[in-house]
Amino acid sequence: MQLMIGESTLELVQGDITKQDTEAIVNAANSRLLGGGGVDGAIHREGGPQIFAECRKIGGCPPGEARITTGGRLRAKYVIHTVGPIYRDGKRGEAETLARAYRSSLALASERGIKSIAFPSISTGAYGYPIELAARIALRTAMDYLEDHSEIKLVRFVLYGPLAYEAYERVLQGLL
Ligand code: AR6
Repeated sequence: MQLMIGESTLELVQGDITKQDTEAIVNAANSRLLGGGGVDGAIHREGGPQIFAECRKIGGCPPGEARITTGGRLRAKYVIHTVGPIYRDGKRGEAETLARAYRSSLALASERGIKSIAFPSISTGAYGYPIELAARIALRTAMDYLEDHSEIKLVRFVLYGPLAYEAYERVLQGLL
């Protein structure tokens, strides 16, 4: 599914974040930036040791913020590492932290002149964020950002498996 926001494209695809040909892909990292499972594990595995070495130099990233490294052996030139919230009950600022993780990643892309970026569904794996709630925040934040920032030409959400894809598609249709 694809839609235009001004001159920019927002799209949903089902697939693997490590295979994307966008200039940057986003990692759903943890605040230590030293790797883990899920998206983080896959990115370090496919991207190789250079990404890990750069992450170690950076030294960490608080929830809601973002840091950038090169893409190592990935097709993407850059990896933007962001840290989503661990979901508990939804009353501990999780929604705001999740929105900030998307905004910080997009702002870093703008700052570096990156025109295309692919996101996984941040916080909806190990961090336990209910997918429909997370999808609403992810999509609204990206749509709002693109309305004010035409320098980013493509924002792609890469959903792992049909259930995640369908959840995002349902939420996006509801937002339109
Ligand atoms: N491509 C796209 N999406 C994927 C992929 C992939 N290759 N693999 C998993 N997903 P998660 P989080 C989906 O756990 O919840 C790590 O250990 C997955 O189905 O990767 O933000 C970090 O080090 C889910 O919907 O990230 C942190 O400690 C979504 O990506 C912690 O997990 C996010 O799942 C971060 O947890």
